[in-house]
Amino acid sequence: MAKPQKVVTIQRHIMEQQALHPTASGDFTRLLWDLVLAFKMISREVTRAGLAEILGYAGRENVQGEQVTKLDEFAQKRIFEQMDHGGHLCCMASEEADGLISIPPQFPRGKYILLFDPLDGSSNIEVNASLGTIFSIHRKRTPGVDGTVDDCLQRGIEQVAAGYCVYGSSTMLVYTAGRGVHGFTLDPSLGEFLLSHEQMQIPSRGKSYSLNEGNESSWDEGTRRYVRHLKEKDPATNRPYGLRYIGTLVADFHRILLKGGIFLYPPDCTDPQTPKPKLRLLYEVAPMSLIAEQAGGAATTGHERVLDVQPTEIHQRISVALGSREDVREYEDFVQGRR
Ligand code: AFP
Repeated sequence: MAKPQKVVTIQRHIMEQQALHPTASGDFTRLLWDLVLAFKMISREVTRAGLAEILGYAGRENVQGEQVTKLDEFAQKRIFEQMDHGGHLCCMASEEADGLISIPPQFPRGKYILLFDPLDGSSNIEVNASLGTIFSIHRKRTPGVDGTVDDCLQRGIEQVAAGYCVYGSSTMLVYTAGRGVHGFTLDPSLGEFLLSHEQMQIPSRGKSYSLNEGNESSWDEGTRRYVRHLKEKDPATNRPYGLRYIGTLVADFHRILLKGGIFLYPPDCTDPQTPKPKLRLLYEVAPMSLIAEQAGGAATTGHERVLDVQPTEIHQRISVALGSREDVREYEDFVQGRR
């Protein structure tokens, strides 16, 4: 008879991780639990997104006369309202808000900072492609009870935890709290995230790349030579690499986490004096970079390890290449002129 499988919920997994830190207060555990509930609510709403046309367009009134919120606004509000009163956070910052998000005065303050992108890939909503939520958690470092911009501007290496939820053919939550990367799949009938991928490891080399090829004319020379190299035929090194690009960082990275390869978003170098990166450091690139490294992969700006970059503003943008360790190192060789 087949041995029954051990089913581990995310709650149990988080508690087991907490037990490894005998001095832990449980604050961090409760913070993650609250976040998980927000992800379940967003997941439920994402699967209903296609019904917006039937029930009423987003931003207008639906047939019941209720206001229909846009999905990205819904995700922002859901996370904020789920996280503002638990007493774990001293402030938040999000892609959907201009400045620092304060904890309302009537609620207690905690020692953590939450940075998030509530609905990554939102331009994919109407085509029914995968979407995601990304989060990054830091510990407060300034004095006083309220969080400050300075608390948000910490290097990626200082993250206490990072993760994402991908709303794809199933909903999956992937996170690291500094002891490897673990993945949980949502069982919608149970309403529970179940451990499905323990100690995830990115293969050291992949055979696919992921970037917006349409931007080639604005890439730097190193990126252009690197991508040309990936397309050359050389069966010994698995080239040509295949191209896979969805346009949702979470979904593109998730594929690389499982299969290996490299995700790239180089800066727009139309004016070489002022290269313009697109992706955001604090709530897109830094959390993905921590996950990549924790899974044995790497993340670079082309010139520097992403996790060492000192942020200077909340919505800072940065160029990135992340994924399989050997692929990322090779990219750096091209960009830095060694190849
Ligand atoms: P949206 O949330 O506006 O769709 O942006 C998604 C994103 O920030 C990231 O998830 C993708 O990797 C990247 O932008 C896609 O950018 P391009 O559309 O320029 O390829």
